[in-house]
Amino acid sequence: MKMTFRWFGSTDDSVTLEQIRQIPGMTGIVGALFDVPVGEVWPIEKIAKLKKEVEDAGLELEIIESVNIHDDIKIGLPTRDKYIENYSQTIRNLAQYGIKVICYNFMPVFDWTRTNLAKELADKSTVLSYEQGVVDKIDPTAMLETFKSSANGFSLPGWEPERMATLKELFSKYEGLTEDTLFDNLKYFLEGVIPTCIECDVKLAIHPDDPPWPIFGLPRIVKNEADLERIIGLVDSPYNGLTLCSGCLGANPANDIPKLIRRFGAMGRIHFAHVRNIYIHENGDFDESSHLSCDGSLDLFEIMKAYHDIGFTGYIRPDHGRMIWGEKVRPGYGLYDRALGVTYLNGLWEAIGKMAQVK
Ligand SMILES: [Mn+2]
Repeated sequence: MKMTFRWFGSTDDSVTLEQIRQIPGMTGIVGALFDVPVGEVWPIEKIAKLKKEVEDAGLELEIIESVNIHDDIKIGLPTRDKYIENYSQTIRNLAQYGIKVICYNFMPVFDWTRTNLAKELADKSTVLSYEQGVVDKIDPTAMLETFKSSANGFSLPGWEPERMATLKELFSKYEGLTEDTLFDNLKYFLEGVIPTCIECDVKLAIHPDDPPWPIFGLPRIVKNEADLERIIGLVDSPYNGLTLCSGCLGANPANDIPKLIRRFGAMGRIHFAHVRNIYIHENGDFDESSHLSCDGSLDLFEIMKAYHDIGFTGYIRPDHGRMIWGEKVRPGYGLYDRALGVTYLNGLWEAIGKMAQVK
């Protein structure tokens, strides 16, 4: 496995490349361009600049999260062909700079959703958390206010103030869209871009829906084993792959994460591993706990063992972390707790590897 760390760029991230480089076992950055509007082609010059910045710091840039998909593609509007061509061009541009994997998601309107970006735990650390009751009661357009108060000035992806202004219009475009139609639209997208992926040797890795169930009346199609199976069958190519996010799929206790890793990993379809733990409350609400198995509901030993057993050589990152030691940065993306997560995952990996040799 190749240990990586998500970084939001020198202007948007207070965590520095130098700090990331000093985390033991760190090999690379999970990068992205955040100032290119969704649907536009990523310019060569900006990719080149990011690549140089990361490499100058002694790290690799081989994986991107995310190149986001324009809503017109998800909805299936006639304008999608233009955006699919743009996406293909972005793939070509990224390939020129040695990008091997692109993570993306196919969630309508919103990216990952939480109801509290700074829930305080007993040890005074703060974490991202999700309460279904809050989501059920609140109009998405009103939720922005909830976030403003708790996010250190940051907003969730998809919840940016300028986007909220057009939210009602966007929701109306999704009206009547079913899961089957969304699958059809994903297939149309994949059939459009996978030939370019093959030509450029860039693998796509779809991220699961977070949380893995429909919210705000919008359909979601990356929720469980059956969905993942259907997705990899839409275009049967290793270039049509998965980002297996443990904390995301794991929010539904019916999803057996080690089983999913063994199944889809053995098929060579997992290109990116997001590994983190969550604590699921009795009513199904959840908090993003520390990575340690006993702090959450997922068994991180079993998860790492599954990756080890399939001989995983792809990219891995600690997905989110708690806010600890007085750090005040983007919720979920502090340096300290993610670095602790990396060290824990590396420790498990080393122990599992050595125990396997003893046998
Ligand atoms: Mn994830």
